[in-house]
Amino acid sequence: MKLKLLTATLTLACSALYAQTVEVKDAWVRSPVKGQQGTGAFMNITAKEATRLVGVSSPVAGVAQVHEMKMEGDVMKMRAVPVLDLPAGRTVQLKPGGYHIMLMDLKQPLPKDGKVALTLRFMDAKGLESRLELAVPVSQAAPTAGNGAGPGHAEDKAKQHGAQKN
Ligand SMILES: [Cu+2]
Repeated sequence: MKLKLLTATLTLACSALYAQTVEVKDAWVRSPVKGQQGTGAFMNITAKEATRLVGVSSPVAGVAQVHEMKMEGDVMKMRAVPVLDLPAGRTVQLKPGGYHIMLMDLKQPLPKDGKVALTLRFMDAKGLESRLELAVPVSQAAPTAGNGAGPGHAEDKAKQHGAQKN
């Protein structure tokens, strides 16, 4: 939190260095089936500048990884993706059947209709790391498009403030 306040201040001072360049929309975590140790998190990620998603973590999961799901012959296979490229200005979809964030070794039942904290770690082209803290709603299905009042929105507004002259 302290870091974010600092960021806002710097933005006002016209420093773009710490500005958040990644926007996350329509994030959700699938509520796990009873007895299941893992589940998936899905979202749309858009980076203003070319960035890479290099890590994910959550306090509710012992292990969190970016996964890719792919058909290999007749078999749907899932593999860990250590680094996910986020090309500038292009939305990368994490959705069932494709890329997703896998939460494994769940430490507790996920709160029904609650939220799960999720931290995304990014690295930009210059090797600068940044983090995005999300509170992702737990849901049975994807939120309907449009009402993606996803986390990060309020933050974006605060940060754009410095860039806008009125
Ligand atoms: Cu997976």
